[in-house]
Amino acid sequence: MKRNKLYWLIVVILALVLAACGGGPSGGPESNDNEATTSENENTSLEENTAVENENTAEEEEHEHAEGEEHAEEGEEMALASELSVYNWADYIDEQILADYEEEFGVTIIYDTYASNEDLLAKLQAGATGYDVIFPSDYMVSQMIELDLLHEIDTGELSNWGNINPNFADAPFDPGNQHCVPYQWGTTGIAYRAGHEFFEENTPDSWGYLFDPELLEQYSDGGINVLNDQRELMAAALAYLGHDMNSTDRTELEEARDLILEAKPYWKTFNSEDYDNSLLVADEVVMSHAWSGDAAFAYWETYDDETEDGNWYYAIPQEGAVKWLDNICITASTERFETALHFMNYLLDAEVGATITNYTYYASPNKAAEEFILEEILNDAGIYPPAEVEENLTWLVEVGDAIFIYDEMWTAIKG
Ligand code: N2P
Repeated sequence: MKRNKLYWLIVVILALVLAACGGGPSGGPESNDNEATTSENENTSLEENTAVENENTAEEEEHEHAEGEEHAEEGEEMALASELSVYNWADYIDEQILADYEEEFGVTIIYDTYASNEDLLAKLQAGATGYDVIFPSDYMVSQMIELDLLHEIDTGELSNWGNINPNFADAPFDPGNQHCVPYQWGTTGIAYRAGHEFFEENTPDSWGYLFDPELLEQYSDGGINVLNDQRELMAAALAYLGHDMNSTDRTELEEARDLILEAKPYWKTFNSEDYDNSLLVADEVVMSHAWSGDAAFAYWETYDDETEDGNWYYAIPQEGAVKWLDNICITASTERFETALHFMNYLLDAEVGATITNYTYYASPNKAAEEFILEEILNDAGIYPPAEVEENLTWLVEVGDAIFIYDEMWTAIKG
């Protein structure tokens, strides 16, 4: 247990302040309805967008004739393919956006989802060539660039590129955004059941709540879920042990594996795909290793107007936690590059960006989208962490050959 009295005092004061402000530790919109809709793309603030739309009207008409491959007709600036294959994290877009795009541009989107960066990589490495647009996280972008799995892009060709907050551009994992553009960002922490006897008295603000058997014994009969994600789970264990969350040291990684194996009997599920709904909202667990947006989703799904509170709170452990940035990238194997780029640009539209965040509850790197994002989301410290919390967050980075040690540890963990 890594706690001290002063720390607890701060936690209690913070909780009282939050309660006085009338919000739960995790805020968000009252429902998953989208207030900022995109289908008409009205009121778009950038003149550039209007120009693109005008071009697209021509494309749309042209599109009636498109079959299979992209084709360019004389005088047309961009031709679109009849289909586009999009492979995204589970539950990570308002599918109305896909329907709107299909309707507006006559491109049929073949949509499929994955549970983790490693699943995405495995799929591409197994030779899957059908996918055009994918959404890897930071460290996985570097891995994929090295493996030649990503197509180069020129952000100068994206009329909506200027919508992106410069803080999220030119990241070390993809200097100059030569391959990808930012999609959504968030943190990884612990979601816990408000009102549960144990958590009434104890805020799980340490990774120890996920790993320390002495603690686990007190509430694990209510069910505990962890993310089915090797870098995330190893990072949490490494942080608890006081090691670098990007450690490449075999001894440290083995220590992390052992910590996980000791805690594993207390865990009910490894789920990172639909745990927010199937486990948190459904009250199948009382605590979960969780991504910020999923915790916020559970909070608002269980929000009660009478008590003005939801059932799920979110804590970022004091030992530090992961912050991540997921990206929109185009596969090297695409045969529909122009269409993929067009779709990428569409996702960077301010209103589309807001619709994504208003649905996922993850933070948007799209600055221009902010005026369309629900206030409750923008003001939620669990989604947009305050500076003092952000200081304690770390990006995962590519670990080079140590990835083989991670794979080995993961096999032992899941075995
Ligand atoms: C949401 C997926 C979040 C992605 N279901 C975390 N990088």
